[in-house]
Amino acid sequence: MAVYIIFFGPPGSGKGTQASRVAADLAIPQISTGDLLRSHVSQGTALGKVAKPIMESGALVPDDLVTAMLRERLAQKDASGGALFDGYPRTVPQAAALDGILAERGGKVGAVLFIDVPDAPIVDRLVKRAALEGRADDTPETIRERLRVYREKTAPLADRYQAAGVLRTIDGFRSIDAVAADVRAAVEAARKGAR
Ligand code: B4P
Repeated sequence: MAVYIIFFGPPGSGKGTQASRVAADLAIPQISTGDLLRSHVSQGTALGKVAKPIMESGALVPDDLVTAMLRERLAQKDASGGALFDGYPRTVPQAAALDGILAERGGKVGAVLFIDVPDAPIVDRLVKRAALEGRADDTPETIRERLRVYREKTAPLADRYQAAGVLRTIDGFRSIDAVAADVRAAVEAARKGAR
């Protein structure tokens, strides 16, 4: 059976970093809505033109646009055995939409890996990434706004997944390798559960 795993946590917690490592090991695609949106922005598509100023402000792109983009990505052949969701869902309506999309495919969320990191190291990490990658939304003001939006709109999803019995909390304030070991163990447990 296909396995669907959500990487969940504040901006800069290591969702993308960890999901890309596991995706490489398991041949399950990493679907990062942030990367998909940045690709629309760089290609100058209609969606990219709407998303650009929103992302640069630290706000969330409207649910219907992000969900349509995710649905299209999930329909691609490489996702037939499952997917690692990195940065989606980020709101209650997105979580409800994802449940519906997965149900249409005969699947459900197998695990939600909550990568837990306090605010101070997050700001440090993202300021460092700004120096390396020059992402337009890694300025100190935008990072603060993204953390605020995370607390208001995204953090409440933890309760939903806790109630569903799929939330796994991982201490993300450790080395990338130490976090990755716990992530791999949780992903393996979810894959066994899906068999
Ligand atoms: P994202 O691209 O998802 O950006 P992010 O939250 O910063 O996470 P990312 O995965 O990039 O960072 P990571 O923690 O791996 O979203 C960007 C924007 O797109 C959003 O603000 C929003 O506007 C829009 N968007 C995306 N999805 C959306 C949705 N579903 N709905 C609406 N809008 C949406 O890594 C951060 C840094 O930390 C890296 O430099 C990494 O090297 C470092 N790092 C990671 N782990 C570490 C560790 N253990 N120790 C030290 N450093 C570490």
